[in-house]
Formats: sequence, C-alpha cells, structure tokens
Amino acid sequence: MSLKPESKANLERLCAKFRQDLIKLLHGIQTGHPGGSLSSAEILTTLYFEKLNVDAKKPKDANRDRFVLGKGHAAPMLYMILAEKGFFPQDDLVTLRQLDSKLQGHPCALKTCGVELSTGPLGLGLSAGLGMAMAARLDGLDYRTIVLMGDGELQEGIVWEAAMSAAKFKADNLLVIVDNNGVQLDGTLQEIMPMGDIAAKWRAFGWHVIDIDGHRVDEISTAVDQAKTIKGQPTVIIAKTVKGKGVSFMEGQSAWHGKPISKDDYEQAMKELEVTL
Ligand SMILES: Cc1ncc(C[n+]2csc(CCOP(=O)(O)OP(=O)(O)O)c2C)c(N)n1
Ligand SMILES: [Mg+2]
Repeated sequence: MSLKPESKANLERLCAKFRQDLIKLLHGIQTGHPGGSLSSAEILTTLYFEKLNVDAKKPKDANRDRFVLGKGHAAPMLYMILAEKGFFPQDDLVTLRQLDSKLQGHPCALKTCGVELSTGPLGLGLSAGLGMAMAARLDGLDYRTIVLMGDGELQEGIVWEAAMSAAKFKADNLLVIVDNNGVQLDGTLQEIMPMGDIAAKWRAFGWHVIDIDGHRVDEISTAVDQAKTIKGQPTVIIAKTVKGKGVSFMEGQSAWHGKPISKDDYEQAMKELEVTL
C-alpha cells in the first residue's frame, strides 16, 4: 500500500526536524557521527514512524518487531527517533557520548530502552538479526527483524556467512536495508575497498533484491511492504543514499564521517537545514 500524502508529509517534516536537531546536538557535544546519521534519516524515520511494530510503553513485548542498527555509529539519529517515540526523555539527548550516559556513542542494549542489540563493531548485526528471525520461527511469533547496514560494513566477512545462512534457512521474516552511500570512514568504497555490484552479490547469495532511492520515504515504505510478500528467501533493500545528506559541505565527504562541528560550520549547516523545515 502506498503512503498516504499526509503520512509522507509527516515523515518528511520529521526528517527535516531530526536533521536540525542532530546538527544542534552534535555541535553542542563536539563529538559524534554526522555523515552516516544524516544518510539514514529517511530510512530510520520511515521504519519507526510507519513500519515497525514497536511501542515505548511495551518495549519488551514478545511480538515487537526487532530493529538492529548494524551501522552502530549512526546512533545519534536512532536516539533522536527513540526519544521522539517516547523510549526515553528528550532531555537525555544532550548526555550523548558522555561518561556513564545511557546514550553511548554506539547503541547499547543494556543501557538504552528501545535498543535491541549493542552494535559498533561492524558486521555483527546481520548474524544477530538472523538469530532473532530464527527465534521468531521457533517461538511461533510473527514479528519481523530488520537490520540496517552500511555499504562499507558489507566488507566484513561475517556479513556473507550470515547472508548465506539466511538464504539456506529461508529467513523470509528477515529484512536487510543497505544504506548505500558509496562512502566509508576515510574515503569512498571505490578508493578503499570496491564492493562491485552489491545487488548481484546479494542475489548470488540467494536474496531477493529491491533497489530504491533511500531519501524517498514513499519508496522506502513501498519496498518494506513489498519485502513482506516475498516468501522462501530473505530480502535486501539497497537504498541509494548520500552520506551527510542535507548539509551541502558534508555531502559525499568521508571527512564528515565523524568529526566535531565548528561554530562556523554549525551556522552554515543550520542555515541550509532551516530552509527545508
Ligand atoms: C569491525 C569494525 N571495523 C572498523 C570499524 C571502524 N568504522 C566505524 S564506521 C566505519 C565505516 C563504515 O562505513 P559504512 O558502513 O559505509 O557506514 P556509513 O557510510 O553509512 O556511515 C568504520 C571503518 C568498526 N566500527 N568496526
Ligand atoms: Mg557508507
């Protein structure tokens, strides 16, 4: 089912707000990862506000959908969304990455309500996500498991072990979304470690592949629904994105993977982002 116009407008408004709040927050604490957070804004927002069956009032409900942030460094955007959904108070956001904060620099399932899996070491999200999907089957539950991964993350060997296992076990309750921004920590994938045809690789591992524009909430929504209809194999959505999306001087720049935002850069970024709200 396609997104209703009012839902689409709401998601776009939320993304614009999260982008501004993210830049404000990361400038304030002088640390954190802007590039990969901005890249995932539409994907995370569409999942949490339209697709995932999660409820802050019942965070441990057995049948809740499981979301795993494989690319754990995008935690700031996830936290923005979890706070908006009521998993913890908005006031906690400023404690991000401070010693003893419940909001660690990378998601911590033991400290943060709404975080399903502690991540940070890239690659482990898919293995654990497959475990969650298999558990649903064993327990006779119909929740979905969705894992968001970076394209650089796909370079981890463990990803492909999990990918072939998921196909063997016909894990059709497992969905991967790849934030395909072409950039990793210190350069483009092309420069550091080319991944070639990512879609062809997943297909070769037995997955159903859907290609979309990862900044279009309607395309994300449709693809997530479509994936649910695919039986007998897992699905991966390859979402074309731009690292640092929304702030011109951050777009496509690995330098903005993780660095403090200066006062001048903050002001310039906010000027650009205010136009979109
Ligand atoms: C196993 C492991 N190796 C290295 C790192 C350091 N690291 C953190 S983020 C990152 C780049 C990730 O790139 P990508 O997955 O494309 O993320 P995005 O572009 O969406 O930010 C690296 C190498 C890590 N967290 N885990
Ligand atoms: Mg990337």
